[in-house]
Order: sequence, then structure tokens, then C-alpha cells
Amino acid sequence: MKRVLPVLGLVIGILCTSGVAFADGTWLPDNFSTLGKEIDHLWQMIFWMVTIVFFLTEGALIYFVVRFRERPGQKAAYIRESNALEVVWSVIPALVLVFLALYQWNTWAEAKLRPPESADTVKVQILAQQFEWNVRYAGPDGAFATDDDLTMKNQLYIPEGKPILIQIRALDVIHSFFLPNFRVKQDAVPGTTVQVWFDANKTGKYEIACSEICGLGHYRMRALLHVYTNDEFESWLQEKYDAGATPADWGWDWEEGV
Ligand SMILES: [Cu+2]
Repeated sequence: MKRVLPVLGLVIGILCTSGVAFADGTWLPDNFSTLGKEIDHLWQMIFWMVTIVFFLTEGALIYFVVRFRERPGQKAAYIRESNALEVVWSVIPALVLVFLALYQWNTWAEAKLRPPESADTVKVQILAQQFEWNVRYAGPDGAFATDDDLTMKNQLYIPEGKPILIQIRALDVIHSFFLPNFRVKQDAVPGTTVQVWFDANKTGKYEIACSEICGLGHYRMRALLHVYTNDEFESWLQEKYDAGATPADWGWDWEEGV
């Protein structure tokens, strides 16, 4: 026992320290989206709830293991079930889950159910395939799948401060569109179009990662998100328009999905 306690203490100490670091957001990637703040808040709140429950239950476990360990001359007691106890430890977690479901509802709705509808929304289509991201912008006509479209690979350009609406599909297998700095993660699924939306409040270059093991080349399915100021984005888009359309040659029809 004397040898075990220091080790236990050390393990618990490390867990506590890393817990605080986690909850503090130290180990999270920087967040640059409006909704990301709310998502981080939920994450931290749930983290603390889980941490407290973890220490309470593990503490109780360690206490009982030590307190009721085998000792000479002591017989094991036979204890029948306790209905009251069963009710208590079922009802409390149920109440906590109901609270979380209600508390997070608005954030969930903002992230998943209410796509931006304002006129300045920037729309992009992304077709994920092994092992790259095909990005498509509507041309000057504002419509997708026409001859004036712009397409590119593994590069996504967006303006700062405007709502960005991305339609995602997959050509072959399930991929996952992941923007760690904007708290966006969405599976790209063959046969269906899924929308994600976010905004960026800081210019710069950020990672787009595939967070679904999608084949041998999964590790290199990485792209860049460029967040420009509004003016930079407008002139970038104009430059692309001037350079000429690059309609998709994916050999695949977005609308038909074949
Ligand atoms: Cu992938």
C-alpha cells in the first residue's frame, strides 16, 4: 500500500493538471469564429461536469477498495440491491442530460439548423474525393454548374466577417470536412449534400483537414483555408473571373450525383 499511494497521487496530480490545462482551452486550437466561442463554452462546461464526476466516482472506488480490502478475520458482507440507490443514480444523470439537451439547444440550432440567409452570404461547393478537396465557386452569373464556374483544388478562399455557406458532397467514400480553428466538422457523404456554415473573424491561413480515415492517402488530404479581408477577397475573385472560367472537370455531375 505504501508503494501504491505515491504513484496514485502522482497519477491524480497529472490528471488534475492536464484537466485544468484542457478546460482552460490551452490545448485547444485558437478559435476564430463567432459560433466557435459558444461551442467552446459548451465543451468546457461538459468537460468540468465530466471531470467532477470522474474524480467523485474514482475517489469513491479507491476509498472502498482500501477501506474494505481483505483483512484477516473479516468476512465479506452480503448486501442486497437497493432500489432507492438505483433510482438516485438513474435520475441524477438523466436530469443532467436533459439539462444539457436544453442548454445547448440554441447553439446546436445555430450550427446545424439555421443556415445563413443574408444576401452577402458567400456560397461554395466542395466535393471531397480520395484524397483531395475540389472547391467550386459560382461564376459571375451566381449559379453553380454553369460554364463560368471557378474550380480549384485544396484551396478555399473566403472573406472575413461574412457568413460562409458550404455545400459538401463526397465522390467515393465518407470524408470529413474539418476546420479546427472554426469549430466546424462535417462528414462528406456520397449521395447526399450537406451544408455547413461559419464565419471567420481573423484573416490568415488555416488548415482544412479530413478527419475521417478515408483510405491510404488520408494523411495527405489536407488543404488550406485563406481568410482575406473583404476587399482582398473581392479583388481575388475578380482576378479569377478575369483569368477565365474553369468549370468542373470532375467527370461527375453534382446534381445527379453520378
Ligand atoms: Cu478524406
